[in-house]
Amino acid sequence: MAGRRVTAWTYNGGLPGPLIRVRAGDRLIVRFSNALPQPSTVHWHGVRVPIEMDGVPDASQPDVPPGGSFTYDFVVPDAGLFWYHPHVMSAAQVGFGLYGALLADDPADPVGIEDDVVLVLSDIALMEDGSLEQPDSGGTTAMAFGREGTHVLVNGRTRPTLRARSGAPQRWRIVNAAKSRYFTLDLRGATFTLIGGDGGLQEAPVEHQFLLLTPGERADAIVTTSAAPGTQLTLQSLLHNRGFGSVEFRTVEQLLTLEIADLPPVSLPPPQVGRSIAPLSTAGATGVSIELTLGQRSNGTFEYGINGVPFAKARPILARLGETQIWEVKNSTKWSHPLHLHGFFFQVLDEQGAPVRPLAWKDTVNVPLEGSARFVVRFDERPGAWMYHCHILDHADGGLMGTVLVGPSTPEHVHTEPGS
Ligand SMILES: [Cu+2]
Repeated sequence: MAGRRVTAWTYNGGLPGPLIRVRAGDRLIVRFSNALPQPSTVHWHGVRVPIEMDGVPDASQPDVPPGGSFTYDFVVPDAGLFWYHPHVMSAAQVGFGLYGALLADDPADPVGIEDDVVLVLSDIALMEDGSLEQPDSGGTTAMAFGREGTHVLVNGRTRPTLRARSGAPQRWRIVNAAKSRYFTLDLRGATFTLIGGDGGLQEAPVEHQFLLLTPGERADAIVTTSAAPGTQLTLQSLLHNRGFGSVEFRTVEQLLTLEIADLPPVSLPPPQVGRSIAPLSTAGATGVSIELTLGQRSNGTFEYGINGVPFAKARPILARLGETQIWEVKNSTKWSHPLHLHGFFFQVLDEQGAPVRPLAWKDTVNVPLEGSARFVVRFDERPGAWMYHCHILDHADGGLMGTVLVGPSTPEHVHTEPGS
């Protein structure tokens, strides 16, 4: 592929799109004009926007036709790494290159590491001649797996070089913007001190040898290497079993080269960063049970669904404004699904129903193949029709998507389960 010119779909001509950097509390105004041959929108993944700014056709706004425009105008309430991408034909449009990071700095940031990098992980699917692979290649069988790109990218590049100084902590804010691929980060010679994730800093740091990032998830990690000056380390992504095909037909990917500067090592201990987070009370919470399913139509094609019902035919989950819900998500399929909820952060619960420590705000959680996940969420504000879906975008487009209708408390607003 070297030397081939590839036509991608981009925001402002860059892949990824521009890093939008704000301070938490800032008002952000983005004028979006659509020069694509298809309708599109911009969804602000993880940002607690009003429903009108969420970028979902019908639920939020009409889609923006070719030649059309739309102004996004909202306050970014929380500090953290977020990202933006279309919510129309998402597998195709994200896969073609439409994604970018939105970093909201905390004006009172306690981390204090100036060597601060944003890493946008993704991939792109190219044919031998350098053209973009058709997003429906391989039919619904490929959809059932979730099509991955042929080339892994870090900030739009193949195996870029990042420089660090031996002994000096470096802050990595990472987003997995790939349409299907899971990344299991491994930097032999260094560990990851995870200090936060989807919704900003977590309760306490945790040391990890590997970092798993499913599509849509973010990590805020401190990386300190003691490698000798002048040497190099390789950040790689290990195999992860997210279902049939993901181990058999995949290889370890080399993501970037970490070049250790030819400077005397320093000895700076990583800062002990924490954040006080209150566990969401589950007293009086409503239970919601959903099952992620894969079905086959009479013509043999595959279709994902929630409780056996694909998105196009599904009824919403209902929530009263201020209601707390505990979601039990079962996965009866042979592939894992990173489930993303729009508009609200949740806390993941363990098997006993207690919030996983250290406490952290999440908007995307992995539901392992033939496994389950549980979380507690409070729909405390911002009524609207909010999406939840698998962030393997082929799966979402293939039916693995639903809506939570958050509305004011009325007698007829009775809680129901989704389904037909
Ligand atoms: Cu999925």
